[in-house]
Amino acid sequence: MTKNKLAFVSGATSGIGEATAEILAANQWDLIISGRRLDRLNELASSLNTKYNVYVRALCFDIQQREQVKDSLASCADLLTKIDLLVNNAGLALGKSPFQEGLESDWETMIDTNLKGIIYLTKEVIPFMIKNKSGHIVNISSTAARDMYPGGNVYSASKSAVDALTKSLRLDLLEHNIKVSSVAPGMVHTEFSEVRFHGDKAKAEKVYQGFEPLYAKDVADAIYYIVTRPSHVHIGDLLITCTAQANSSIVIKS
Ligand code: NDP
Ligand code: 8X3
Repeated sequence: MTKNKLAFVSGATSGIGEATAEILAANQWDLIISGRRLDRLNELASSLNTKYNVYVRALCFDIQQREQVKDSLASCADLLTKIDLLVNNAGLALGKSPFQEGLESDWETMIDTNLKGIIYLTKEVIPFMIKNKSGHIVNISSTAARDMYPGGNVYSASKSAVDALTKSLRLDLLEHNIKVSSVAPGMVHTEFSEVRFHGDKAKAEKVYQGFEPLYAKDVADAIYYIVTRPSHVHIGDLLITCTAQANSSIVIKS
């Protein structure tokens, strides 16, 4: 291990998490990256290590499973003593039907991933930050938490819960000198819509047609800005959309 700063990025196997891992590594941060797709984790770890000569530990676990989260974090307790940053990024939407037509299994997965997953992971990381009397937690929220749209229902509720948790953590961790921030992106062209529409790539691509959405790197840049402010500066909340998007429902498309 080096004297570099150390970040834990959940959901680093694609999209915003992968781009965040990349920008941190490019700026000489060591990393712990997580997700369920081991092949992608290993590929990313090896590529970041080769490109930037930083230390990268890959942890493969399902964030919905509390015991998996505990065991995985316990496996790198030594490393976690140096933790500076936790980016709670892993998350997903499943379905976009009106509530009355939604699938219970989709609802359970969104709540278990977007809310309970953050809770499980944060609980395991916080003791190390408290001991160090420093640290920063960045939770990835969404415009879906700020204004609702038809079909957003349980996804919006899960991200609204993330916002509430972010504000609460800020209050509880203030005395321990731990920063807690929220980043709320609008539409970002990642695997998000493909996951949301259960693998229907054509339907997913239509979401991003007729305008230029955000790219994962745009959000990663914003996260990097927040986590590199001087120690006396705290950015609590950052809303970021593409220029064509005003809120959850209004996007100018050609
Ligand atoms: P992607 O689908 O590209 O990435 C999602 C990441 O989350 C993947 O790395 C995935 O890894 C991980 N993940 C999902 N479920 C689990 C799980 N059960 N256990 C562990 N990891 C999991 O989407 P985005 O990059 O767009 O999404 C990242 C975050 O940004 C999410 O929280 C999303 O809600 C939020 N967001 C996205 C927006 C968008 O328009 N794209 C806008 C606003 C917010 P794996 O599959 O390997 O487990
Ligand atoms: C993802 C953005 O508009 O699909 O959080 O809910 S949206």
